Amino acid sequence: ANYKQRCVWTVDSFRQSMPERKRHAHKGHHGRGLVIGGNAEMPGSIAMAADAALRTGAGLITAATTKGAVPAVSSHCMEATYLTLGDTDGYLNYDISIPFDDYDTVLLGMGMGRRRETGKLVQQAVEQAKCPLIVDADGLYHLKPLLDKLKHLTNPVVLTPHPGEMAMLLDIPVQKLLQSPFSFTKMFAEKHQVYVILKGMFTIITTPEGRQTVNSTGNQGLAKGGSGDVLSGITLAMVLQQQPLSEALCNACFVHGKAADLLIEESHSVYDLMASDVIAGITNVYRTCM
Ligand code: B4P
Ligand code: MG
Repeated sequence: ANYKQRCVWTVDSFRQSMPERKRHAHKGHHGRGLVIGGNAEMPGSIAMAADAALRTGAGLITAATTKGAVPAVSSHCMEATYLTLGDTDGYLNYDISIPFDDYDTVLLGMGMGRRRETGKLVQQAVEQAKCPLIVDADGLYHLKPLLDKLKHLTNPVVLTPHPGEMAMLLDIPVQKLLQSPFSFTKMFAEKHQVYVILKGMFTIITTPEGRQTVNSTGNQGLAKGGSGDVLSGITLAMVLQQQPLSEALCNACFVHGKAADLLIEESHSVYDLMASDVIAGITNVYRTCM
């Protein structure tokens, strides 16, 4: 198809590549996703990711977090189910009880903090998950010592860094990364055989083969806490619903940015836009762009 050759992902690319929602579908057709993250002080990030995934069309979402975070997450997102994971002083730790095989895609990292114990949980996910694994935020920090393992995995791994996180993974200053974001990201994705969504004003999606696409949507209203958590939830839902993976990632970035663009045109400004508005705005994208 034509959209496959383009390197900018537009509304036409989105329209042509989104899968049909079948009339006879049941929730199992739209994927079971597991979201792991949060701690007692940061329950919002995982709640927003779970909410965004459901709003984007995921069939079933389970939020796995600490005991202290479950009440905040469950009161915010009533459609998700919950798994209470083991913690050390309120931070996630290795947990033998996580049934990775029950899920079609795993998203991890948001709000989990940078404690050493939590790194064991990230290592566990890398070793045990046999499905696509999406890693964001503090999960990227814990993934850094495990990068050499990734190319040996048979399941796909998707990283969703902002430039600060990408520079941390590359061990270079942010300014250097921003001088050549395409080449640094391509080199990294090929070396570690991962998909990378490098977020920013122009988000770049890179495949393990080094193919790169730039998203065409989004605005400065998204430069606010929580926007990244919403994108990771949308990404989870798109990966659950759509193959090939590269198109799912492009469509996730498209929907996230377009929801923000439509809100700015219709009802909000770049000052007051909040991440939760973007979740509510996903419906506008489906209603007007498909
Ligand atoms: P954190 O403190 O880790 O911020 P966070 O929790 O990850 O925030 P969140 O998850 O909501 O947003 P994210 O960026 O993931 O790090 C912040 C620090 O990282 C900054 O203080 C800075 O040092 C560094 N950093 C972050 N972005 C940087 C950048 N662009 N250049 C240099 N340093 C940077 O996700 C935000 C989402 O909103 C993405 O989808 C992004 O594409 C979108 N977005 C943000 N601004 C946009 C814009 N102007 N136009 C279009 N889209 C935009
Ligand atoms: Mg983030």
